[in-house]
Amino acid sequence: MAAEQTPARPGTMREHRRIGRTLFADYGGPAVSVTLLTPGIARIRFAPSGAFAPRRSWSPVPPDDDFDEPPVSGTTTADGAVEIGSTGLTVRLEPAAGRVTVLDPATGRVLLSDGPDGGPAWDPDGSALTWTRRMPADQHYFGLGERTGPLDKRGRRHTFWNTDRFSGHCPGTDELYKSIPFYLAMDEAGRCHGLYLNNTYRSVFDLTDERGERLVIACDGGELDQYVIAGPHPGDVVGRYTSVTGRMPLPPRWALGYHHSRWGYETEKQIREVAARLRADGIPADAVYLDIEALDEYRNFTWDRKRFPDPAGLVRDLAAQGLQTVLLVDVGIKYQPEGGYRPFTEGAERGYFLSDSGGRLLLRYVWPGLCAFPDFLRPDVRDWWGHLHDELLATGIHSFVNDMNEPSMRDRPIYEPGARPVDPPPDTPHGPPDERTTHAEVHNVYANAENVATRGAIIRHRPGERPFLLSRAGFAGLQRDAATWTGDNASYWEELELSLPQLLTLGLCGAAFAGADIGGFYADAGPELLARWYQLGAFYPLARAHNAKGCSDQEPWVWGERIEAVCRRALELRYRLLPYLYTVFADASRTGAPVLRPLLYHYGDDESARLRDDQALLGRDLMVAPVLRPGRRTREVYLPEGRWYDLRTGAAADGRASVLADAPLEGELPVYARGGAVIPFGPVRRWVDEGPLDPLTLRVFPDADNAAEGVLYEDDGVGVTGPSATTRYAYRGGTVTARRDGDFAPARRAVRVEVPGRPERVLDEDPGDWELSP
Ligand code: MIG
Repeated sequence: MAAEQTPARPGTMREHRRIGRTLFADYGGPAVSVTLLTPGIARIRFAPSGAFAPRRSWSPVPPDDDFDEPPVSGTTTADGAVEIGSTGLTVRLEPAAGRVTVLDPATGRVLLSDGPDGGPAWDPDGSALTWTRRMPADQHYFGLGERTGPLDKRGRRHTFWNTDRFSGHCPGTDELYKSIPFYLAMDEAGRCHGLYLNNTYRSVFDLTDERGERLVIACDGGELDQYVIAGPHPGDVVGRYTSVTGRMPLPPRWALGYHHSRWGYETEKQIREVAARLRADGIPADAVYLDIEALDEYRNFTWDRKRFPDPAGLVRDLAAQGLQTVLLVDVGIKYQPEGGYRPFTEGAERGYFLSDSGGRLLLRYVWPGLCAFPDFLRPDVRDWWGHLHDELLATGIHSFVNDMNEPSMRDRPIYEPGARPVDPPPDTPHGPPDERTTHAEVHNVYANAENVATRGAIIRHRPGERPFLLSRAGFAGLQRDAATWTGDNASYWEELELSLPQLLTLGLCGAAFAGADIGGFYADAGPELLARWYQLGAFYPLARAHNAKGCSDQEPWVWGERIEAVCRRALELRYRLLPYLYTVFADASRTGAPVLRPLLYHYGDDESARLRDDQALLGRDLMVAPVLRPGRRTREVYLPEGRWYDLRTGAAADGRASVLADAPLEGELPVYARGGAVIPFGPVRRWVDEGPLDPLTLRVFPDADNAAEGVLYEDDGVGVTGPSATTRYAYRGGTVTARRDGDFAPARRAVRVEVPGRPERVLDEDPGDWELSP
């Protein structure tokens, strides 16, 4: 993609004008525009031709006019620079070469600058563009989508091109399934800004030039369209980023339970046996998955009736045990010109599949053999695709996994040795007639468009209910329509360890509802690895176990009662924490805050906490310290500022210090509650909504001033618009008070209050508002 030619650069600024919130500057043809969308979000665009492209229907961002115009001021400085700013950001266009400096108006601090030799450039013979700016030595860069490696993304080149990486999630892996060109930058004082590149073409953030301290953003086509986001706290940046690309809607409560999945369960009978075993063994669970083995010759929207004779009966019987059924759907539709398969016949007749630039149907290999691929960028195709799900939804299938939607395809039958992954040719036409484009522009948003279709179908079928959908691929904004998982990991200790920074990174990028396959997908998990994976997986936002066909069994019971007990206990802890977890999700849906957070999210000014990726915060008030290596029975845990309580023993320790924590295999991981928090617990359940929250247990963890606060969000667990209640708990001077707002009335229940060093107190009936004096 790099231009062989000397890149062209804008000349000197010829003229500029401000219209409302937007500043245009002309550089003798090429142009830069700056729009203040909100006081803390500036959209900075560069077009070599001077003409800015209209918004695409598949854009992850809303039109500028959707944002209320903030107060805007502008000035021209003595050296010929032009400024436009609001209360959160000032953007300065330097007089030469389209260079930009962004400042914090309150302190004058430079957030980003192009330096003396940076700025935008383009390939005069092609469509590639670059923007070069300073990468100061004290800046750390977090986010950048789905990545391997530790939290700080400095020193690496990050390409955005959705890729089915079915083997090897290694230190050197670049592209994975999802592309989210957004970073959160933080300096050594913990002050942040963010940048989102709003461009769906293949793009690159190159952070390798540590010596020259230069950061290069490059894209294959389109415009350099950047959203610069003010901090100073990580929460400010992530909140603003998700105000642009969207937030995870609150999932149905059952989706926070344990999901049990495996590719390789071959028959209805086997699925029933697994479900029965989950229940018999007391493994809490809320969902069971059907993978492609349930399909007739791997064709989407069919059933293999020999192996799955009665899908409706299966789904009904699972539902009766509190288990939702989730079915996998691929994007490839089997090429069956001889007829007998409606999705192909109909899609072909109506011209819904991709054709190459010569007009020939684009056919590549996926599981069913040769397949055609729907053009999800077209609204009519999305509508049709959604309706293909009608029968499955009527059968009772509750939710779907959108798999292989990078899109993933090969040049030869998948089982043939040497079959290679391929992409559609970049010039493959896409999109509706009034927005025709090519694959090069929309490859990265193909999955988002599919997810819109699937989600719409689920909602149409069960109006008023919150849908659950799981997607492997995605682009910025993915979180609006689907939860996601990190694809085909493998059962290695290194990948258990990788899962944490990977999920923390996704969380910073707005993908709050994400998980890695518990146990590892490929390869074989031994007993200790499996147990440690369940212990950590119970803290993933999405707690889903999965395993590949042909690999050794990985159910919690395969290594006997001792290991199974560890897995059960880990999941029981998750279920006991559900009132808290659901409250964290509700908060995430309103603010965009990650569910699972790196320590830097709250302790970025602490050098010892900033780059930690072997511990994580679940919400604000819980911190988990997993065991990521075999044979370890203790581990060092860093406690940030404040007081922390070991959840297992109640023992308190003060922060900005490391402790050596016990971490026996047969027990619970070291998990800490933040001093100053009141955490709501529920009873263990076989499934999330097995019964009402009774008793509600409030564990009070006083801070150094002997005070604490907490929140509990409640609703019916599934409705979109139903009543809800938020109860705030406060502990001060030995008194605990509760104050409830909202119109949801929880079922009658008892409340237990646990304060360290005191006898437990019980309220037989929770009146909503109450006070317990010492
Ligand atoms: O090429 O449907 O990531 O979760 O079980 C393998 C079979 C296709 C890849 C998914 C995995 C799923 C598997 N799929």
